[in-house]
Amino acid sequence: MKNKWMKPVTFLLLAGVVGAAGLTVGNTKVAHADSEKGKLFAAAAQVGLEKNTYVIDKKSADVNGDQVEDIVYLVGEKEKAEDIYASHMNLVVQDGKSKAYVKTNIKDLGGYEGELTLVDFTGDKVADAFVKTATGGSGGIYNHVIATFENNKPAVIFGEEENEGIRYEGKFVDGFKVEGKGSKLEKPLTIDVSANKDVYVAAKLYDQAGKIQKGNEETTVYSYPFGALAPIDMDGNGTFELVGEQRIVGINNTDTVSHINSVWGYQGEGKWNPWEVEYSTFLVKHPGEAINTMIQK
Ligand SMILES: [Ca+2]
Ligand SMILES: [Ca+2]
Repeated sequence: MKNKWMKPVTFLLLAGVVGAAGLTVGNTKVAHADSEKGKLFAAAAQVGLEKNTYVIDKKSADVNGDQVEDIVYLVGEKEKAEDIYASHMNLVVQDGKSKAYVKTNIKDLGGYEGELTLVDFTGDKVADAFVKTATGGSGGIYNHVIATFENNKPAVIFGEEENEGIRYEGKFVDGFKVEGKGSKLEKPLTIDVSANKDVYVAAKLYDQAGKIQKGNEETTVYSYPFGALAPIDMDGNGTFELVGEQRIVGINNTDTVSHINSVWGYQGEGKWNPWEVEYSTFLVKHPGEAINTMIQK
């Protein structure tokens, strides 16, 4: 993930990013009880992948649309089998009928605890592949990719750009407020950040009366890509939507000024539309012991 998402950190928790291996989710079958998971990917040379390509996750479902179950591998490069970070991740499908392999051409997907889910997002009743992997960065961001394999032609329909969700950019203005705009939103969005007054006054962003202090007028406030995104069939018709959460971040990485929650449905031709977008306003925001010390409360 690009460094533009990495605001300076004062203190931080890497909660849940590198914990124990995640549980298997999704309603797809796990073939042969994970016997290949964590092992070198046997077909790596055959599909033109590096020798040190490992199986990160594996699931079975018909993904090419011929009604015969296929095997989908999430693979990635690791230096050692026990490494928890994998780089150059890709999806490889073994056609259940012909046994031939096809793979996606994802260039630089990397992360921790990669996880594969096979459900239909496109509405053709054929499963698509959803990949989730933690970036491990201090922003708490996850990478997500969705690929389809209709007629054994891999296509990525959700990638880095889509993973930015609602792209919000704004700045602090007088009166403990943030003013800005978000992509896909018709109206400007103003966020009340007065719950964080003590910290901002201590940080000399504002004075007690809520006036922006000189030199801070251009402090930007912006959204991070999804910190969580999950396939959920919102209307129960068998086609899955994406339900995501993002943070809008202020003076630094830990200064969450709002959360954006959104629901996205696939509209065809690589386009996703938000069905619902909402944002939160903090009413109380305990600044934490580190900042309490800083402002001598
Ligand atoms: Ca098939
Ligand atoms: Ca589909």
